[in-house]
Parts: sequence; structure tokens; C-alpha cells
Amino acid sequence: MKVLLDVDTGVDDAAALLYMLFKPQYDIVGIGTVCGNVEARLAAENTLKVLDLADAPDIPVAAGAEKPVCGTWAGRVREIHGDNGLGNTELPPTGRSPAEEEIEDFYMRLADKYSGELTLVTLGPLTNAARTLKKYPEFARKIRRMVMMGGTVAMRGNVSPMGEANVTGDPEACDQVFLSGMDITAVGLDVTMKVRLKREHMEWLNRHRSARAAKAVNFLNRALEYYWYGNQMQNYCIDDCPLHDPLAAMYAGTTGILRTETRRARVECDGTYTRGMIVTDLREHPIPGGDIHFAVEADADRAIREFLSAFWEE
Ligand SMILES: [Ca+2]
Repeated sequence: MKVLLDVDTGVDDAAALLYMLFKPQYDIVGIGTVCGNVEARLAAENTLKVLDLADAPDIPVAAGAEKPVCGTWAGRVREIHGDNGLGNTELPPTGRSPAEEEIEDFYMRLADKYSGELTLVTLGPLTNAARTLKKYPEFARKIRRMVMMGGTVAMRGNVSPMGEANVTGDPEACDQVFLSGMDITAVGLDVTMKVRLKREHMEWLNRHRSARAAKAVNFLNRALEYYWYGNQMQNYCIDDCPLHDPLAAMYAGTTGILRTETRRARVECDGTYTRGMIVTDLREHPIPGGDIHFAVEADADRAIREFLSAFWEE
């Protein structure tokens, strides 16, 4: 499958990207970055370093939005992703450079080139997608489907009572994307909080990793050390962490991991306590909005095995 990837790299973005690079079914044709966990510019640099780590082919990476469609960026999420976005793990400087193209033009050019084929996988706030749809409304028709990590329907939020970080990072952008008519699946906290990567999983992987994945697994060990600690302090996780971004990446290319329900949805863009909340309307005559597929149930064991399978020796 052809993938257009949008990231704010980020420890779990890096894990998702490595998973996709090591699984043959994903053909990533371009990567855009957005401010979220870190600035878009730093996310691009981190992404290029992760591509180096996997000896990936020359996938173009463009730095996108440095601020949300509305409001201001909240700054780096240091308590979860470290000062540099990669759990304070230092990677060698990259020999690759970001594409010199505006994000809207980059996305539309790829959507034209692979018209009807692209799966858009977004692992950060939806600013780049919203900006592209604003400049090129036909972008929506050119995308085969979209899988986003973000939101929560029945769980509590992680940045506000009902707000998940990617949606709350740019609620207006997410609402515009919901209204675009694209075929969208949201993989949110309802399922990502239930798929936990444990220390023992990585210990197992350290014994069974393929030679090809040695550098990637070594990096994951170090970055996850910080990520586990951050999730312990913030989310009361004990020696494990939710696999937010990898779960969305896995869902895009694998069947049988998640169950979805389709609901009419909008994003609350006002509200003292509810900005960024996804509002679903189950009435017979719902409000105008997008009919979004929400992941509501996960086969956690299968998801963990699928993630690890990218890196282990066959
Ligand atoms: Ca992310």
C-alpha cells in the first residue's frame, strides 16, 4: 500500500515509522511533519535520522505547519518525548535534507501522482491535512482513505478532561478534516491506552531481533526508557506504555487488530473545558458532520505481536 505519512516525531512516531519501514506491505511515498510533540522543523530532522537508522530508501520529507490553524502551539512535550523528541536519545547527524516545498503543494503533488491509491496516515495534529484541503479541496477525492491517531470517544482525555493531544493540538483543523468527506478511521485513546508495550516485550525482542533491525531495536530500547518513565509520571503506567502512533500505523496495513464503529462526528472548537473534544451524535437525525470510523475495541495481544514482528528474526 502507498502511504503518505504525517508525523510530529516524537518517540512513538519514531516507533511507528520504524515499524512501517520494516514491514514490506508499506510503501511510504512521502512524509510531512507538523508541530506537535516538537516543532515541525525538528520533527523533520528526527524523521530523517530515523530513516537513516533503518537504512531506508530516499523518502522525501517536508517540514510543514509550525503553528495550528487557530490558536498557538503549546510547545514541546518534554515530559513524554524528552527535550529532543526522541527521548533524549542522540542519533548521528543525518545526511538527508528536507524537501524545499510548501506542505500543501507537496501533499497535493503526491495525491495527484498516486491518485486514488494513497492511504494518508496522520500521527500528529491535523494542521497539514487541513491546510492542504483548504488550498486544494480536491485532495479529499484523491486520497483512498485516511487513518489518524487521535481523539477519544468514550475514554478520558490525556491533555484535558475529554481532549486527546493530537485533536486538541488543533481542533479547528480536525473538524475541517472530519467535514472533508474523506474515508477516515480515528484510532484514539479508546484503543491505544489498552495496547501496552511492556519492558518484557522489549527484553524478548532484544533476544530475537533480526540483524537488519539491530540499530532500530537498540534505539527503541533507549528512547522507550524515557518514554516509559514519562508515561509512569504522567499516566501512571508501570513499566509499560501505550502504543499510540504504532497502533494507527498497524491498523492502516493489517486486519483483525481493531473493531470500529461509524458515528457522525464534529470537534468542539469552543468550550472552557471541552475544546478539542470529539462530539459524536447517535440520534436518528444527527447534526451535520463527518461519518467517522472510530476504533472502539482492540485485540491487544495481536497488536503487540504485530508490532514486534517487524523487528524479529523470521
Ligand atoms: Ca505523534
